[in-house]
Amino acid sequence: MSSSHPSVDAVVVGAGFGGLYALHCLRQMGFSALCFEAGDGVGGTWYWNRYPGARCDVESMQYSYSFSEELDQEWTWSEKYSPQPEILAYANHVADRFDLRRDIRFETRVVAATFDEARALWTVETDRDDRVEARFVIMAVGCLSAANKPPFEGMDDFKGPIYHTGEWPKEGVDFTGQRVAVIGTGSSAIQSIPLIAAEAKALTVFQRTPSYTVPAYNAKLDPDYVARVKAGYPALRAKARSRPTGFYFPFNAQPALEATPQERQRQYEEAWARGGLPFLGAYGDLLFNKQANDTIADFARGKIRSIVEDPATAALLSPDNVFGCKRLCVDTDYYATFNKPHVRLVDVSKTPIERFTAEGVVVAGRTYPADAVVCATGFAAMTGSYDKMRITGRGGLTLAEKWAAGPRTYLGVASAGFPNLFMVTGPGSPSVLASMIQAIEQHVDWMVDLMAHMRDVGARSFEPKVADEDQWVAHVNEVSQVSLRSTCSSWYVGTNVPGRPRVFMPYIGGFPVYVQKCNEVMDTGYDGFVLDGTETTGNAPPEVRLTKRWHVPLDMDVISPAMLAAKRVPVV
Ligand code: N01
Repeated sequence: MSSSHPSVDAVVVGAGFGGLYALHCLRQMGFSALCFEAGDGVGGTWYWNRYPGARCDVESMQYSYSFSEELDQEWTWSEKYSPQPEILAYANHVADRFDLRRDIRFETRVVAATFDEARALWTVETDRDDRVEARFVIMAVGCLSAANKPPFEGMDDFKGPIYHTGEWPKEGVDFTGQRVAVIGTGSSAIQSIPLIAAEAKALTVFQRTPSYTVPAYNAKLDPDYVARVKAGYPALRAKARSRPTGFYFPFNAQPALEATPQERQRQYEEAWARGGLPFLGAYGDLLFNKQANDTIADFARGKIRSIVEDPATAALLSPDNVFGCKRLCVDTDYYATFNKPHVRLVDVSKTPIERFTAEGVVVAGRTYPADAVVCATGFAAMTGSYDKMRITGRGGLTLAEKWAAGPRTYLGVASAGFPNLFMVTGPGSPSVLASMIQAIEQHVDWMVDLMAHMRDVGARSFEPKVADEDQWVAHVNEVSQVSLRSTCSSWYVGTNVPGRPRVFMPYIGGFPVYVQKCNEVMDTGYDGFVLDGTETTGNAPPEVRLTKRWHVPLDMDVISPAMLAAKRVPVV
C-alpha cells in the first residue's frame, strides 16, 4: 500500500525506547511527528530479541524511563533482571499510556532520507513507497539492531531452520528432542545456551572467543524492596546519573594493587557472590591498569575451573584477554551447562567453521550434525542500522561514504554535512557504555531543546562545524586509549564484522562528563554548530531553552581515569 502523508516537523525512525521517548517529547514541545517502525509493534531491541533467556542485565528498578514520576510509581517490575516479555510489555504500556501509537506507522522500513539544501527539508522514503517531507529526522535506530549474519558457505543447503538471536520468531521455538548448534558465545548465546540445552537432545556450541561472564543471581523482587525504591526514586535516579555508567551500583574506588592478595580474594568473592555487572566495580582501576586487571581475570578463570568439571572444556571456556574488554556477560548457569553430557563445546578459533551441509556444520573436515542452527553472532554495532538506509546529505554525499573510515559525529548527536539529522545514542556518545534508557532520555531532551531553540530564533537548519566534529572524533578516540577496553577486538571497535574499520565508537569519558559537555554547548548558544548558515560565536548565548536540561554533578567517589582524561578537554 502506498500513501502520502502531510509534511511533519520531524520523522522519527524506530519505535524502540529512543523513538517512543522522542515522539513523546516532540509532542510535548508542540512539534508534529511521524514515526516509522519496521516491526509490527513497539520495543525495538526488546521486540526483536525474543530468544530464550533474553533479559536485561542492568537491574530492572533502574532499567526504565525516568521522565515520569507517575510512570515510575505505577509500573512494577517482578524480577531483579526483567525478562524480555516484561520489558516489551513495559514498552507497550508506555506507548499506550502516552498515546504514542497514533503517530507510528508499523511494518514500514525507512529505506532512504535525502536532504534538499535549498528548502532545508528531508524527504524520507519507506519500503511502502511513502515519501514524507520533514524539517528534522531523528534516527532512533538503536546501537545493536543490525544483525551480523556471517555468510557461511552452504547455508542454503542446510535442511533445518537457521535462527538469529536478534531476529527471533515471535511464536518462539521449541527445541525439544532436537540436535541444536549454537554459533557464538557472546551475551545472547550465554543467556540462551542454558535454556536451549534444557530442551535439546544434543547441543553443540561453536566458540571462536570465550567471554567472561558473571552470575546474575536473578530473583523475584521483594515487594518491600520495590516499595522502598519507589519511595526514593528521584534520589536513586540522581545518584545513577552521576555515575560513569549512568546506573547505580556499589563501587570500590580503591586500586586493586593496593590491596593484599588475601584482601583482593575476599573482595572478589564478595563481589562474585553479589553477581552481575557490578562485579567490575570491585576495584576502581580494573579497566585501566593491566596488572590490576590480571588479578580479576585470574579470579574469574579460577571460578570457571571450579564449576566446569572437564579440565579441557574449562580451559577452552577461559578467556586469556583483558577482563571486561569485550562487553562483560551476565548469566544463569552458563558454565554449569557444559557439565551436561549432551552439551559439547567446539573450538573454532584456529579452524573456523568451514561450511554448512544438509546435515549440519563442518569444522576441520568433521560434520557436527544438527536439526537447527542458532546464530548468536551479534550485530554490526553502532553504525549497522545507518548502513541499511541511503542517507544523502549536503552535496549528494551519503552517510555511508562519509563514514567509510569510521563514524564521524559531534557529541554523537549529529554529523557535519547532514543538517537537521539527529542521532539518538549515536557513535561518539556514551550510549552502550551507559545505561541505555538514561542515555536515550538525555539525548532526546537535548535534541528537542535544540529544536525549540531553533524555533525561537527562527533558524531553519543546524549542523556541526567540521572543525568541532574533527576535534570531538579525536577526543573520543584519545579518551578511549586510557581504557583497556580499547585493546581487544570487539563490537565496540567494529572488528567483530570483517571489513569494518577499527574505531572505538562509544564515548568512554563517562556519562556525567558527557552531559556536562552537552550543557556547555547549549549554554554557549550551541557553539560548534552552524545554525541556518550562520556560525554561532559562543560569545553571546541567545535565549536558550533550558526546559529539559540535565543537572548531573560528578560523584567524585567514582571518578575514573577516563573521566579525568575527558575532563581535561573542554568542548568550548
Ligand atoms: O553478540 P556478540 P551478542 N564464526 O558480538 C561470534 C548486548 N546484549 O548478540 O568474539 C564463529 O557479543 C563472536 O565471536 P568473536 C550486549 O551489549 C545484552 O551476544 O567475534 N563465531 C561472539 O562470540 C552485547 O555485548 C544482553 O570471536 C562468530 C558471538 O558470535 C551485545 O548486545 C543480552 C562468527 C557474537 O557475540 C551483543 O551481544 C544480549 C563466526 N563467523 C545482548 N561471527 C543483556 O544481557 C561472530 N561470532 C542485556
